[in-house]
Order: sequence, then structure tokens, then C-alpha cells
Amino acid sequence: MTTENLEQSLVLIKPDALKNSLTGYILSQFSEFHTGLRFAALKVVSVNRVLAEEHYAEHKGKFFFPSLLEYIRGYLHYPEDPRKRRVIAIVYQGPKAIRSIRDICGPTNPHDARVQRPGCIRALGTVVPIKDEKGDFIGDRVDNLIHASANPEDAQREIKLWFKPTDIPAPMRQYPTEINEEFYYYKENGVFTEHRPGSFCFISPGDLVWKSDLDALRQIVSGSSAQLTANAVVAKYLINKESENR
Ligand code: FUP
Repeated sequence: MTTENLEQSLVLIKPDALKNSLTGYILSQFSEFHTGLRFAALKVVSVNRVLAEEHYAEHKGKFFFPSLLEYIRGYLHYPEDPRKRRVIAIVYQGPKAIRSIRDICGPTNPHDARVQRPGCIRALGTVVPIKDEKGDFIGDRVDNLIHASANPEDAQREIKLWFKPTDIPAPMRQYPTEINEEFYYYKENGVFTEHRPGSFCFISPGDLVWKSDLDALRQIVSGSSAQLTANAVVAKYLINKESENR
């Protein structure tokens, strides 16, 4: 297999797509018959704050960031019903996965999508004005139904952020893994190798983990600078853990 054949992409079917019953349509658009791609992993996620902030870390500080977090966490489309606040996260694999998925999604902004690529998925999205505390318009939030990785580096970061190695069948796993030999605990943005009151153990000896996560954890607990923050490693271990989703 060539590298191109091994390409991967993270797709998120966002809360507005779920609300508009577009899941089946989107899965059908991405089906192996239409794209030649296969899914390697799929999960229903109630998006916790840590995961939302890490996923959109590059947008931190921008005017639309707080609204974007509320959107991906489902609070905007389901303010009253926590059971419906979900996204569907999928890993697709195959030839030119990133390009072919982004082509089907279309441009980021649904207004552009309708003009430039009528018929693409995001042509069905909406654009919502954001106001500041005084009620003045400060820009738009783009409700574009779907997220798709932009390049192989983003795909790797995003897939490792949302999925544990064991969420992906062994023959389909593409990033290095390692068997962990320590206990790692998490509490309030920090990781420790000893239990502290109120912490929870997210990796135990014998667990299969992403090698890059383990490298970062070793650096974090030894006090040296790491490629990843503790939250970027732990986010996937918080997924659907009720107490962390409030
Ligand atoms: P994309 O790679 O197509 O997901 O787009 P970006 O990384 O540029 O944007 C990430 C998310 O921020 C998108 F879902 C759209 C949203 N966004 C806004 O809501 N408002 C803006 O002004 C710009 C982006």
C-alpha cells in the first residue's frame, strides 16, 4: 500500500446535522461505494469542555471561540435536553481520504458552499450572527454541520485526540502505540502518577496507548516541556464520563 492509500480523516457529524436528521445522508455520501473510503472507528460523543477546547485550540482567543464551543457541545441546538447533545465522531481511511471528504463537505461557510458547490453537505448549513454583551454584532458563527480534517498533520492530532488506540481495530491502526507501565491520574488539568483525592486513573499498567501520549505524559510528570498538554492527552479518556460533562 502507498502512503496515499493510508490517508486518514476525522469526521464529526455536529449537533446541527443530528438535529436536522442528516446523519444517514452524510454517511451515505461518504460510503465506500461513493468514496472508496472505509471507517476505522466510530463513536457517539457527549463533548466535554476539555475535548471541545482542545479540538478547536487553534481558534482560542478568536471572537467566535466561546460560541464555537457551545455549538460543538450541543448547547445551542439542544439547550434543554442533555441526552441529545452529541456528535458522531468517525475515522475514515483510504485513498485521498482528506481531499475526497472535504470535497463532499464543501467550503467552510455555508453561504460560500451554496454559491460555489451547490449540492455539497455544507450548502445545507446556516450562518448565525454573534453579538457582544452590549448586543452589537461582532461576526458570524458558522453552523456547517460537519467537521473534516484539513491535512494529514491535523488528522493525526484529531484522531489521537478523539480516539484511544483500542477504539480502532488493530489492523487499521496507523500511528505508533505502546503498552503503558504506570498508573496515571488526572485532576483539574494536571496529571500525576500517584492517586490524589478527587483524581481519577485514566491509564493503568498494561493499557495500550498512543506512543506520543505516553511520551508527553512522561515529560509532563517529570516537569519538562512536552509536545502535548495534559488536557490534550486526557480529553479522550473523559469522553462520556458523566461527571466530566456537566
Ligand atoms: P474548517 O477547516 O473548514 O473546519 O474551518 P476552520 O478551521 O477555518 O473553522 C473551524 C470552525 O470555526 C468551523 F466550524 C467554522 C467556525 N468558524 C466560525 O464559526 N466563525 C468564523 O468566523 C470562522 C470559523
